[in-house]
Amino acid sequence: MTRADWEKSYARTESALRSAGVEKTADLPTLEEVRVRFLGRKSELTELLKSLKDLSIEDKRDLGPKAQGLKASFEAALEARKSVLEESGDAAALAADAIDLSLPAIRPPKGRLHPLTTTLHEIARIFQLMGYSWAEGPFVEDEKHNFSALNIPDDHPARDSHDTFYLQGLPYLLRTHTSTVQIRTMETQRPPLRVVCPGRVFRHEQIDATHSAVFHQVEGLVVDENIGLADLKGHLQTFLQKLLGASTKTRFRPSYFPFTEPSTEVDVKCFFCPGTGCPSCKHTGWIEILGAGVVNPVVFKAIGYDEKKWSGFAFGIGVERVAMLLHGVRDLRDFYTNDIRFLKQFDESLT
Ligand code: 2U9
Repeated sequence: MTRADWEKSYARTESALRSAGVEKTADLPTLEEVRVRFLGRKSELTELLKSLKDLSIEDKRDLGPKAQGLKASFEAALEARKSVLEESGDAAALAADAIDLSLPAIRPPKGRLHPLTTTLHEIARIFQLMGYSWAEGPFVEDEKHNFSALNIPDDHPARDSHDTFYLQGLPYLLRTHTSTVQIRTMETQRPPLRVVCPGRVFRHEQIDATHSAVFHQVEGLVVDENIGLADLKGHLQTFLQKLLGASTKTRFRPSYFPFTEPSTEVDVKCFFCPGTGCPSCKHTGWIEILGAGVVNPVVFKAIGYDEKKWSGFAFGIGVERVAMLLHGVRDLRDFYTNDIRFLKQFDESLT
């Protein structure tokens, strides 16, 4: 190749590079195409550089730097354009992603405690204010803690599998009341004691608007010296007035439980009618709300408490029943079907 031929090629290449329009390339992929077209292995510029080898030593020395200079300035132009495109690309991405920090946040939907939980808390909280501590125990129990220790005889109907869920082939059952927790408390603590035992209980029941096989109770126990019916009445009256209002009137009716003697059922004056009778009080003017009694000394004796020194009272209250009364719920099953429209109606303030 002659020097003149080479210089012609050079001029052609230089003009091609100039007309490639690196400075006007629209985006990075197009810029890459231009780079490959002019710097690739078979490109005009590469061929021009390769053809230097066909020139004389002097021409090479003379023209080599010129060719390298052309390549370098083209590469510099590519690099400069690349920086510009990258920067404007970043800016565009940032603009597209822009967050307006002054906008209010999107709040996640806020849950709330279930009305049975708030009712259970409210009952237990009142007793806690009266000096009771909170105790819990297992759902799966043995017959001793659920029946025998409570003076419930072997032939009592509650022990029947029609009334109680037994674990198949095992000497265990699902507790039918939380009295099991009072028994466990007495097994591990010495008197005096004041304890509430809130929790879930299980009875083999036909389910309807007022009966559920799974429900909740808050039971309580006080053991001390010289505790009697007057203490029971005072505590339960105080509790009911805190739960339902200071003007709440109570009535204590005689009843029977194997674990208390004497036993009583506690009614409150109907707060739906002026005592004249309505469907809520079954036309009696009174609403049954609690069961209670002075602890039968045989229960203390069986647990190893000195029944001559210690006496006490116990009570039980159904959480579902209280929640139905407080919120005017007619069907207990509404508490368990998890219909969000039902659950949304309950005030969050009761916790
Ligand atoms: C011990 C001694 C005595 C707990 C008691 C009741 C009366 C009672 C019912 C209320 C509504 C159950 O949820 S309900 O259906 N409870 O009537 N419970 S006395 O007596 C005890 C407990 C433990 C050691």
